[in-house]
Amino acid sequence: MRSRPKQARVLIAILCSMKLIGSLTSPYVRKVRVLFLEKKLEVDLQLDNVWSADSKISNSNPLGKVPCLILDDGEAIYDSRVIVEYGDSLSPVSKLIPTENRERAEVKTWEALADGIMDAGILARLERTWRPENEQSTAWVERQIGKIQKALEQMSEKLGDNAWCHGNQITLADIAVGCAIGYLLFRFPEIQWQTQHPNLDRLYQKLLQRSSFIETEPPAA
Ligand SMILES: N[C@@H](CCC(=O)N[C@@H](CS)C(=O)NCC(=O)O)C(=O)O
Repeated sequence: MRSRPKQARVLIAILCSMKLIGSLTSPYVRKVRVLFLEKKLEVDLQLDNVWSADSKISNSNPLGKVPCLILDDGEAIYDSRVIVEYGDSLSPVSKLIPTENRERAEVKTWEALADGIMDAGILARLERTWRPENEQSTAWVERQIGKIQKALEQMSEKLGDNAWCHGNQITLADIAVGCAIGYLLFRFPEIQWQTQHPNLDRLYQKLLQRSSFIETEPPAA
C-alpha cells in the first residue's frame, strides 16, 4: 500500500481523535454532523442526554448544551456555529462557507435564520414538555410559532426558484435550513411548511438524497 504523505497522516491523526458530544435529536448537533460528513471528516459521536440528571455535558460546556466538540488535546469547542466554522476550515474537501466577506455573511445569515427556527422550536417545545401544565403560557408558545412562520416565509422568499440557498452548490446555508425544517417535521408536524412553501420542500427532498442527511435523520419521535 502507498504510504500517505506526512502532512496527511498528521491531519488524519488529529481528525480521528475528535469527539462530538451530542444527541440524535438535536438539530444543532445534526447540522454539525452533516457538515462533518459532507467534508469527510471523522468524529466520534458521544451521546449525552442533556436533560437527564446524569448528563456530563457541563464538565465540557458550562452552558450545559450540545453540540460540543472535544479536540485531541481536550479543548472544548462550542456552540454549533463555531464548530461548523472550525470543521469547514479543517479540510479543503467541499468548502461549505465562502471565504469572501459578503458571501460569507450571506451564508451565515441563512444559518442564523435556520438556527432561529431551531431556537424558537425548542423554546416552544420546552414550554409544553418541561413546564408543569398549569404554568404553561399559550401566548409564549404562539410567539415562538409566529417566529417560525415568519422565518419560513423569509426562507421561501429568499430561495425562490434557485437550486440552492446560496450560489450554485451546497453550502452551510442549505445544511442549516435542512436541519431546521427537518426538526419541524420531527417535533412540529402540525406546521404545514411543506404545502405552504413547496420550494422549501423541493430543497429538503434534494437534501434527503444525500447520505449526510440520511445518516443523521432523527429517530422516530
Ligand atoms: N446556540 C447553541 C444552541 C444549542 C442548544 O440549545 N442545544 C440544546 C439541545 S437541542 C441543549 O443542549 N439544551 C440544553 C439546555 O438548554 O439546557 C448551538 O448552536 O449549539
